[in-house]
Amino acid sequence: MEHSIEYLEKQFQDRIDRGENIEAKDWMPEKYRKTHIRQISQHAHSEIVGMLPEGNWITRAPSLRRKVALLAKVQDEAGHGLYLYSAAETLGISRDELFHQLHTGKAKYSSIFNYPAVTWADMGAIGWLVDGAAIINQVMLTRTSYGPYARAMVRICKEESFHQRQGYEIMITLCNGTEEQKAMAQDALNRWWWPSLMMFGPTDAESTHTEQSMKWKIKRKTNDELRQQFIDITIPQAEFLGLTVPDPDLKWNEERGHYDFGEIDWTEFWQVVKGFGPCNKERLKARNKAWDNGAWVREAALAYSEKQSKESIRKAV
Ligand code: BYC
Repeated sequence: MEHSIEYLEKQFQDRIDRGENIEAKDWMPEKYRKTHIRQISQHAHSEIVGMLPEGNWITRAPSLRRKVALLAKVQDEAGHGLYLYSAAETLGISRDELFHQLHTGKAKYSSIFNYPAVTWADMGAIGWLVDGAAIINQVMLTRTSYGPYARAMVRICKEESFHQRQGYEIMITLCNGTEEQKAMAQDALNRWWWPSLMMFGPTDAESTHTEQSMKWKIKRKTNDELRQQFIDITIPQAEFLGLTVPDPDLKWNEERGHYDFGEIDWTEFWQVVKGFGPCNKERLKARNKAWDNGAWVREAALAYSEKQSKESIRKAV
């Protein structure tokens, strides 16, 4: 029996409301599919582009131990990108198309990766703040309604907590070091604080997708709720380091049971999102170059797989 779209949508919403996961072969509204392709692919691209600011420091890490940890972290990010591209592919888009969208600048990725990593302390600040923000956002996504995305997030979150500790430990070491090292840590916090808050996206009032995404349990918390959660967790960590968060309006609000904080520079945020941040062009150029340089690997892999399938046909006849 053929069902109307309204009937199917109602059944779908009932499943979401009962807390069921939606799987790749289940019926889903076209907008749910598209929203997921958009969000998962933006997330995958963020992991891949996110390797660039840190990759730049692997050869300059101050000790073998730091180099090994940073290398492992960057490799994890490549792995996260791959899980996420696979999750996006279950929704009917090809990996080639996803890469094409990234390389032509059509696809978005997190604004945070368009800022430069200029000192070793930035490796500390990125791990502490950027991975810290990513965890807050991603723990929520382990319970997102689309099964393949939720399952990918469980693995990713386990690795993200190692990344956050790796960064915070760098900050602790710098803050217990010489005055110059502590000043480097403070400078990195000054530069990464506000861009980290921007990672959670526009305010709820300005967010185009939050309302529908909350109904479909793609998101379990809003952008503002997650941003507040991040601030409340991070301020005591900054105090422990003896660093000052660069926000004169930051203060504990006893009544709300949360920190109040100053106004984010939304003009800067939208500039970066629209492609005009400090490193947008450099990041796209690096990804395109890596894609072009890897062409021979893809061609060789395809040629090998064609040879294998011809062999298996020959053996079968
Ligand atoms: N940067 O309606 P909204 C990581 C866009 S961490 C750029 O609120 P939504 C990592 C948004 O796409 C980072 N664009 O959107 C860590 C939308 O534009 P479109 C990756 C942004 O989707 C360390 C428009 O603004 N994490 O991976 O409901 C090392 C309106 O926004 C940003 C994820 O991607 C931004 N910051 O909520 C390496 C987590 N914020 O698409 C790697 C998954 C918003 O309509 N994503 N926009 O053209 C999410 O949870 C949600 O997509 C967001 C935004 C909370 C980010």
